[in-house]
Amino acid sequence: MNKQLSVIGVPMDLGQMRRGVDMGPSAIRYAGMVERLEQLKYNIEDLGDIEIPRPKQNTDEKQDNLRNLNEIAEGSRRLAKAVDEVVENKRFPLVLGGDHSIAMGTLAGVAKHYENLGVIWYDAHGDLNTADSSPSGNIHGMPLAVSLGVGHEKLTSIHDYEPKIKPENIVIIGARSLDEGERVLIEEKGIKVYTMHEVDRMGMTQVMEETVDYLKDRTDGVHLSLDLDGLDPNEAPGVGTPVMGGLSYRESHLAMEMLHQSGMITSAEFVEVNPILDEKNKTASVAVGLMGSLFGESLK
Ligand code: 6HN
Ligand code: MN
Ligand code: MN
Ligand code: MN
Repeated sequence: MNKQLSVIGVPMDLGQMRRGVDMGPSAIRYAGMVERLEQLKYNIEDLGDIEIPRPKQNTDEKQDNLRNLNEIAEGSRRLAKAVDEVVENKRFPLVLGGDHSIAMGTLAGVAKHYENLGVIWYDAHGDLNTADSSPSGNIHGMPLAVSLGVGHEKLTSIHDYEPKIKPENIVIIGARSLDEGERVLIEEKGIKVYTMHEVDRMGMTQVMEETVDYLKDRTDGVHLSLDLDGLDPNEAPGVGTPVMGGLSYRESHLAMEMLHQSGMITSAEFVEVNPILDEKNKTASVAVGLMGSLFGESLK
């Protein structure tokens, strides 16, 4: 794994309705991220936080079922630029959210550098909605669709190219809350999904073996987009859209270790940590624990 890490915080809360997720980057840093990774002999450069524009109108208003469209597009452009530069400098971008809408910007910055970027979407949700299919108008439910080039032009065109990724290079893990339109897109595009049902039946070991195998030959880099609500709300309570019956900390820890062993991860983001909804910074600590495993902790 690339030992040169650049951390970028994204205090974004406009992609959904619960305030507080903009403090996610601080909560994760406060939970000891830098110290944890420095112990693993990484060189860490913290680039600080991207500035996110504040919305002019009331955030409750959802124009065209795309709440805060312009501000999110602008924030994503800034993030894409910063991430692009990190990859350009041959460093590993580690992005801290913020709600999951930030993945549009992260992927825009990363995917430019790869012919076939793989994406592991670790999440209770598919985040494959469009304005037409979204039940909420919340853009954090849309970034994976947007990255495929499906959605509003202001979002799909971020960083001036599209699509960012191909459907056959995506693996979704932990899904248990998919909207109707998302199921259609999954079917139509042939996206690989391991729902909680599959994780229960096969076990995380086989899910990760298959995932690594599947992505190994077809990709030249793999981005991990880890939404903390992929974990069970008992273990990661500080998230805005919790769904019962999620992945355990141990399963997730194992998944991260196996990804470390694969050596295939070239960028990562940890999103949806909301310290206001959390219990004593538990969810941020889980995020840092998982980073420890992803970056090779137990294997030393
Ligand atoms: N996330 N599918 C729901 C929606 O509003 O589109 C929930 C999305 C959650 C998004 O957790 O990143
Ligand atoms: Mn998500
Ligand atoms: Mn989610
Ligand atoms: Mn272990």
